[in-house]
Amino acid sequence: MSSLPVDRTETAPHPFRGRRALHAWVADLAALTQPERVVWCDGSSAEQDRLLKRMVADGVLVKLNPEWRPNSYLARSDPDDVARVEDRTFICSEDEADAGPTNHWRDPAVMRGELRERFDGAMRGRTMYVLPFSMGPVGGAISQVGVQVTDSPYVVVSTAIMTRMGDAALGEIGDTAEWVPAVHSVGAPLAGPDGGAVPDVPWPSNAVKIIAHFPETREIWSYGSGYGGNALLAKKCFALRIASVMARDEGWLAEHMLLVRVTSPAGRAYHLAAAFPSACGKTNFAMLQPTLPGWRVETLGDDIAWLRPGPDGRLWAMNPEAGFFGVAPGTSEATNPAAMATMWGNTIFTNVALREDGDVWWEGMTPTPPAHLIDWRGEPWTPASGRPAAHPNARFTSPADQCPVLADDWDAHDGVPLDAIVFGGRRTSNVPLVSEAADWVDGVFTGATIASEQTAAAEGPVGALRFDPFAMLPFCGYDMADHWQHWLDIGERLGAKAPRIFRVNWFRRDADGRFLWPGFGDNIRVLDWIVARLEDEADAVPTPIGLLPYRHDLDLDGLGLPDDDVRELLTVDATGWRRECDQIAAFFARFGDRVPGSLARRLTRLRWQLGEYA
Ligand code: GTP
Ligand code: SPV
Ligand code: MN
Repeated sequence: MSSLPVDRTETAPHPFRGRRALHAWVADLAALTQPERVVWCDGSSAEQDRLLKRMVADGVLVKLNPEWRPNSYLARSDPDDVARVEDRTFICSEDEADAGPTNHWRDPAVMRGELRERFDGAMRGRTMYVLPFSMGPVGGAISQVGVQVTDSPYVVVSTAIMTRMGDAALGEIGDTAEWVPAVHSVGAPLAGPDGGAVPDVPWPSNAVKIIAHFPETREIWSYGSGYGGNALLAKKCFALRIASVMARDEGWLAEHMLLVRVTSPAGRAYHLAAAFPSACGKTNFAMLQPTLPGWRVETLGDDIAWLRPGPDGRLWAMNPEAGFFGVAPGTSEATNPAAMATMWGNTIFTNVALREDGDVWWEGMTPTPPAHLIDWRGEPWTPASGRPAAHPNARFTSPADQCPVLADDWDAHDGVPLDAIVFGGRRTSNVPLVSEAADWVDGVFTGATIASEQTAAAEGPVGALRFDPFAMLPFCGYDMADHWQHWLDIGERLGAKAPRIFRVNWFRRDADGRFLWPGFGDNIRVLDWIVARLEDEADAVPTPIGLLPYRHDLDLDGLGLPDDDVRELLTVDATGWRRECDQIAAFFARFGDRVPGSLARRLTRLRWQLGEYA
């Protein structure tokens, strides 16, 4: 059974250990992909400068006006390569059942055969870069090392921002240390099999895309895309899909969560990790600028957190990344001033619009759009054009240490002890503004049943409601139901020292589609209640779906929210929830008997209680 811990010393010797294996692997890949040259990246700023200059000269990047945006660049992707491709993302476990019903599975032997064919000569005429990187501080107790090979210089300069990349990470490998191999090609060789030249384009990619993961051997192979999570393999492929499998086997958790420290006016500090699906507000929450006086939120991470039970019996959390790959549209001085400050310079923008003065723009950045822009496809644009100037999944890539509200200890080797875990999603109806889970099992049930409207972060129907358990639907490297059991097991281990679990929803709308909750900096009012609960200073209303705030315990001063809206935000609609339970039951049914019994029983109990609920 897959959820049993694997003693990795017992299994066949891991082939991806130490420097000698690394050199052999690189040599094999070079023989297979036939690049013109192989370059080992040291991660220095001189190397980064050299690459950026060459990419500008080659027309791969546009240099932005340094007066506004020093050392910053714009990349325009191929219009068919703009987001993660979930349909083309595969978990290639030996046993199909281990991938679970929500992942696309491929037989590992068949996939290896297909990859061999695709990668054969795939880098002809290009440079193969070798990128050693550390997830987490180099040498940190819970850090991991990986090595990505790529033929995309855009991936090199992005990985240099997003991870601790270069010589220090390479030094960690030494004679014996394990490293995760990650192979990437955009799948656009500059020479045909007959040797004939093929002209290059600014954003090479292939119509065929394959993002493959081999959980047993901890390998990643990605072909055909140069964008985001498809190509920056340290991020979703390693730090979530492969790391979630390592975490299952070793007793920790790799999660799609932001990480913050919240300090109350009384000076008491709490650490929160929060899981929200893609483009549902993690970066905004991570850099929240409180509108209530005396509160402080410091950023530790905005997308991924690794959680481990510590020697003190508490759950400790660490952000394995070193940069932000944040959604640009909707980000402004009003919604996220810290993010705006973070991208002051040293930033790579992808698929945003270009202003006439050489700076960037996207929908929502300013209330009034500029009169003339070059849109994300490189075409002239005016407000009358009738199409967005920036792609909805346009992103900025900035170093974390440029964030003005970054916590001083964000790269502490041991991470921080967690006080609370928050689950959220984009829900127009049903899910109240905030509630607390009655206990750990209820909390796991809450995480397992997150549903959210799909966003532009992945290709597919934007707005469609889908279950996204733990915000990990596209990122769990094994059966999602086993992931729930793993959470239950961790909770048993933590016992009374487990963090408390909450659910929030900033996205309730009225019949006219207007948001009922102001959101952004005003979300501190919800954190205020969460902290009051942690301090045992607020009572809560028990309901079938969790503990809800009393209205008088929520600080809504100065918001001018109509009473009806507040009531709507804080009531449980039993009819709506009975319907939701039917959907949860159908979703659970997909996992068959792998659904933990305690979660199935919670659903039964919830339905019964909703039947009784007025
Ligand atoms: P990934 O990087 O894709 O994992 O996503 P993320 O969760 O970090 O996404 P991000 O924070 O960039 O989400 C951005 C979107 O959420 C934008 O459309 C924001 O306008 C919206 N958003 C964030 N916070 C709030 C809020 O409090 N209220 C409302 N209504 N929208 C919000
Ligand atoms: C997400 O989609 O959750 C992201 C962006 O954080 S990407 O790295 O492209 O997956
Ligand atoms: Mn994400």
